[in-house]
Amino acid sequence: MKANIYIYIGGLVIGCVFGALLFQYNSPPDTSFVSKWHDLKRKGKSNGGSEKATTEYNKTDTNHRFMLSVLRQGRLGNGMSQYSALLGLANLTNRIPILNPGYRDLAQIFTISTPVQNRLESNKTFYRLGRKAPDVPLTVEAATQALRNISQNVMLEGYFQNFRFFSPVSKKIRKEFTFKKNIRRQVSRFFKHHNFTEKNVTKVGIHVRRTDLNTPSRMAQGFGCPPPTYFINAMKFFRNKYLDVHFVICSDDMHWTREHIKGDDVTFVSNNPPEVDMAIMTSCDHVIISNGSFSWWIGWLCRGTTVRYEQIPKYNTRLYNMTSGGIWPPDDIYNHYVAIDSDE
Ligand SMILES: *[C@@H]1O[C@H](CO)[C@@H](O)[C@H](O)[C@H]1NC(C)=O
Ligand SMILES: *[C@@H]1O[C@H](CO)[C@@H](O)[C@H](O)[C@H]1NC(C)=O
Ligand SMILES: *[C@@H]1O[C@H](CO)[C@@H](O)[C@H](O)[C@H]1NC(C)=O
Ligand SMILES: *[C@@H]1O[C@H](CO)[C@@H](O)[C@H](O)[C@H]1NC(C)=O
Ligand SMILES: *[C@@H]1O[C@H](CO)[C@@H](O)[C@H](O)[C@H]1NC(C)=O
Ligand SMILES: *[C@@H]1O[C@H](CO)[C@@H](O)[C@H](O)[C@H]1NC(C)=O
Ligand SMILES: *[C@@H]1O[C@H](CO)[C@@H](O)[C@H](O)[C@H]1NC(C)=O
Ligand SMILES: *[C@H]1O[C@@H](CO)[C@H](O)[C@@H](O)[C@@H]1NC(C)=O
Repeated sequence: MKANIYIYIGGLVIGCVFGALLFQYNSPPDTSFVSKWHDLKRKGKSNGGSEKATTEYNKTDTNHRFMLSVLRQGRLGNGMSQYSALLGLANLTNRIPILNPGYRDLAQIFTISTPVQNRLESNKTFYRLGRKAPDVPLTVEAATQALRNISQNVMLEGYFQNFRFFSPVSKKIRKEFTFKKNIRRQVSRFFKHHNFTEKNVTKVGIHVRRTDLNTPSRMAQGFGCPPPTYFINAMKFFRNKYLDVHFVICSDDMHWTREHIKGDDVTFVSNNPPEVDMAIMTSCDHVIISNGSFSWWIGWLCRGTTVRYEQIPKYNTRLYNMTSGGIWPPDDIYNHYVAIDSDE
């Protein structure tokens, strides 16, 4: 029964609209999706052929907890967002989080507590909950509501690049994203090799994300790269703040980076796997980050000051929608962010 395996529903989209009204995400109800959902429902498809799907989730039944999982899309930064949302939503809906084999890399990099199951994808009892294009802003409230309405195991689909999905468990997430020993050892080796252990300087990591984000089509969707003046301004900020600052720079485009970021106080990091770059960056005292989820996580995990690019995605662009307009945690929650622009 193929139809039973993965059923796409518009329920989440309805939830989005509902959430949008409730939480003022300024998006009008998307009636085309609503009617589509009703059509599916009439055909008996929206609940995966199971009557149970329309029953409200029994929150008091602690013995029967449904499982929650999330598809793996994109690279490391996206995977971290998806995993965090999984733990946040599982917490809010009292489900058991489990991971499919796509998360094996995360399990090798971090000390995550959620088991990776071998053949999860073939488990026929997972109800797939996700959105088809176009992307509309998805709130945590809408996602929670939709999950509470499904009395089955659920496989989430989406990018979930918004801190609100995991804010109920943010302390836990910080612990989950502790780098494994072998990576921490590579970080120590790097700092020792570059004599940082003797230098006693304020280390500021700079992550320069370039490739594939600044094409015209990506920029129209709200993506992009900060220009050189952003990095220069951000470096000035730290040079003014600390006497003994030294910059540690990694990038996916070293050629561009070496050309635009210069100084006696810079060290370039190259030829490491991404997770080692990330670990080096987050081991610095402070960081200067770029756009993109990989940089986002460096900024969130940094315990000192995080300087970010001031420009945020415009309303209704794809990136705005994908992040539900909330790409940055507000300063009253994580007060280590400083926004800097690219003015000369
Ligand atoms: C969830 O179920 C309740 C009760 O069955 C219903 O009133 C509500 O509209 C549903 N919400 C969503 C987002 O489907
Ligand atoms: C919910 O689960 C509890 C505990 O198992 C049970 O006592 C209760 O009857 C259930 N409620 C409904 C509406 O099924
Ligand atoms: C959710 O997280 C809170 C805070 O960390 C914790 O106290 C609670 O037990 C968690 N609930 C579930 C169902 O995981
Ligand atoms: C598949 O789903 C069933 C029913 O919820 C569950 O008991 C089982 O552990 C799942 N199998 C895997 C591999 O996740
Ligand atoms: C963003 O979401 C709004 C609804 O809130 C929708 O009208 C718009 O088409 C979406 N934009 C994109 C680029 O998907
Ligand atoms: C570290 O210091 C040693 C001894 O002072 C020196 O020989 C070496 O070149 C330095 N390494 C780097 C990467 O600067
Ligand atoms: C490192 O620098 C700080 C502040 O500049 C100073 O307080 C500290 O004693 C220094 N530590 C060493 C080992 O030199
Ligand atoms: C970063 O890039 C700029 C273009 O230089 C875009 O305008 C911003 O929307 C984008 N910001 C984020 C947070 O991705």
